[in-house]
Amino acid sequence: MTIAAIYQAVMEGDAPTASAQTQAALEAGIPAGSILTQGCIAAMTEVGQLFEQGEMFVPEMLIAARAMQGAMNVLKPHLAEGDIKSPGKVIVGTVAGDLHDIGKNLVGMMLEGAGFEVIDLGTDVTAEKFVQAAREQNADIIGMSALLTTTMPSMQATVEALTEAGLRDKVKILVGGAPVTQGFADKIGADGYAPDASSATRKARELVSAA
Ligand code: B1M
Repeated sequence: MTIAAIYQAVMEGDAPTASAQTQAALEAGIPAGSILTQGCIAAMTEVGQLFEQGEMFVPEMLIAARAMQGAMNVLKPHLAEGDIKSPGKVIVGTVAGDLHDIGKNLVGMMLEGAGFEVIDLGTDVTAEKFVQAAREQNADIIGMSALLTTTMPSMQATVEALTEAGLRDKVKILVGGAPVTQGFADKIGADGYAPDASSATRKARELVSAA
């Protein structure tokens, strides 16, 4: 029941061990904040780096993220306010007309792994739903995912709806998904583009620190 064992379990995608070790560490009096930052977040940061170096692949990253979520479920009730300062609040969703959610879920899990508060609106999310959530949640970032060339225009519609709602200067917009490119992100006026879940986390950090 050491933080190193939790780190290792997350890296290996061993969800039962990650949860059990987290429970044991809490019972041994290790602060929840330390388990989170030195165990879960540190492991997911390394997972992201290995993925970017081509030494880890999507399925391994997914199971690592699930192990991290298992540990987080044990940890959450013990995290006192102030234990960890969230870098920001991100609303994620797959845009209108699009039901693909594997990549979006991975992005959400990696953001959570980096300490962000993530609100997941699911799939087929209309511009109006993004606007409503941005307003109600006072989000720092709207993260949109699209996997179909036919649903990419929904991203532009959402940027326009946020502008019309007067929220555009209050929220950063991050876009991604297989057909999305930096050029498309620039064209629709998004603040950031990321090709994968690991770089989405890095981009989100950049966007909140530049705000
Ligand atoms: Co669909 N599908 N699909 N599909 N599907 C694709 C996307 C397609 C490329 C397959 C193909 O033809 N080769 C094609 C799109 C073609 C195009 O638009 N040009 C396609 C099609 C056509 C369709 C249907 C129209 C098929 C039909 O019914 N005739 C239909 C559409 C349904 C709809 O959405 N309305 C459809 C349905 C489905 C399933 C339901 C069967 C299933 C989705 C299940 C689910 O998501 N729950 C499915 C799947 C699985 C795929 C493929 C095979 C895999 C997608 C995936 O999950 N990849 C896909 C082909 C492919 O990509 N090889 C395909 C793994 C995932 C981890 O990667 O989602 O790219 P990805 O996410 C990455 C990055 O893109 C990035 O980070 C992620 C992790 O690294 N990223 C972000 C994603 N979102 C981000 C957001 C960010 C930042 C980064 O910031 C916020």
